[in-house]
Amino acid sequence: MNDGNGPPARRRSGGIGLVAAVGGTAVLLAGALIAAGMLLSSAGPDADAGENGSRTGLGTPVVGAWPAPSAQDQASATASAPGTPSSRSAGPTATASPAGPAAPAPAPELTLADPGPTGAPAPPGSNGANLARGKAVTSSSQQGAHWAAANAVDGDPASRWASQAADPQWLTVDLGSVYTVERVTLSWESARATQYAIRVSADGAQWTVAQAVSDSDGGVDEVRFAAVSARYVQMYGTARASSYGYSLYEFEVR
Ligand SMILES: [Ca+2]
Repeated sequence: MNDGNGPPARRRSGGIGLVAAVGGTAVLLAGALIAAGMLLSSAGPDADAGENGSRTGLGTPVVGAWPAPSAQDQASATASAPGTPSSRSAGPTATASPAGPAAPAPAPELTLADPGPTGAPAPPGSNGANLARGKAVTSSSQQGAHWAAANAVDGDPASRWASQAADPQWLTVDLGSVYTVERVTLSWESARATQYAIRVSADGAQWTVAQAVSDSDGGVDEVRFAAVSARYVQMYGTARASSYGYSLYEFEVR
């Protein structure tokens, strides 16, 4: 960089000195040279060189207008120009890729439940508490306002959710964050499923069947399955025991 900038700067200041020393008689010569230089630079094949050369050439007369120094300027400019963008573009990719894997670092407190299947520490378990109690809940339908989905997670054994009489129907609890879960308890009303699946999801969009149940006899079903990380837990009913819908007094997750 220093080597490249040196020679053109010296040459330009030399040109100014020459013009100043010779005085008025040099003006005509300078004018002719400027005109010639502008012709050369404007006629030059590369437009960038012409722009740079003429701008510096007008400020410092005579020599700066010649193509030779402007070509050097351009060479040093184009040499430094690609260097900056390429180092800039290398920066983000270099910093972005390490930021990705480093980001997910949740507290590794309760790894007892499930240390094996993935390398990441398992999310906290329920410690026996009903994780669904009072959480946000949605359903495919409800029989009416009296049978809202929230009734299945209110802890009241008398209140219940009831769906409309069709297949399939579902009830989904959002646990609020990701937990390690391994058990769901369903307290059925007489309007119940014979076939359903307990499905789990991290985002409420992509579902995995934790356990399929094909022969439920109603009452209280305690469904156990391999410990899994989930934020959303769902009863997905596909067959009913009667002409009524699906109805749950309580839906508990542990
Ligand atoms: Ca209830």
